[in-house]
Amino acid sequence: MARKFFVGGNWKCNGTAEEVKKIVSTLNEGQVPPTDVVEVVVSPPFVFLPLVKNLLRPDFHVAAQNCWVKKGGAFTGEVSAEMLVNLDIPWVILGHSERRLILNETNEFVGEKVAYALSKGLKVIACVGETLEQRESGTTVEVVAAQTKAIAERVSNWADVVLAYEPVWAIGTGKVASPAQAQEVHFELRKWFHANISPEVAATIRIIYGGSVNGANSKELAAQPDVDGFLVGGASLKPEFIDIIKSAE
Ligand code: G2H
Repeated sequence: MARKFFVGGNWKCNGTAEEVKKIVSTLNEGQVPPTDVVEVVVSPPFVFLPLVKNLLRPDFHVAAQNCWVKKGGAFTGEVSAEMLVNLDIPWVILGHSERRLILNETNEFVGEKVAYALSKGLKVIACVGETLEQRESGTTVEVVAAQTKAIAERVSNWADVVLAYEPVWAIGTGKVASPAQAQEVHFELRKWFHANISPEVAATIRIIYGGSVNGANSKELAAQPDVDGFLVGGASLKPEFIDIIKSAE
């Protein structure tokens, strides 16, 4: 079964209500390939989720950027998976490196979050990726495999998971991984799924790339056999996001 191209827009902690409405209207006017060719999911900050969901074209979907690790309760400042389900938010991004590194989310904590979100019916964009130091010390594959293993130990159904490979050194730096560098790690991750989960999951799981993707570099990255789409940060706030979506074709 062919893997459907997936393009996520991670808006991170950006935007005012007015700016968000402007981004949505640009997206709504964009000419993009049909839904059997590409799946598009945009991820505004929590507070704008209902607004974006209401205004966004029906062929695009929304994701939260995080959720709490278990059922809600006395956890000040958190948003639970149940709340997202209640608002009909289908997707959540978990394990983004900004949360792993700035907020000290461990591999195990991310694994628990992924498992809980899936158990509540959310679909998950789970992020992995190495720092520059780890890449330079030659441990890239080891690092992303350990991050993936911590999820795999807690998850048995991979049908609702998209794995985002986001090298930390490429995030928001303008320093995109070369198509060969991205392909190499995506290939290794797929090999890891083949050896540790199943040939079927290895063949079907979508592994997307994130880190300084833009309208100028997306086409060449998308042409790599194991690159099944993108998680886009900065460029997802701009009209070039439409060009990135078009690289699905
Ligand atoms: C990586 C990416 C989106 P950017 O964080 O998840 O951001 O495209 O700005 O590097």
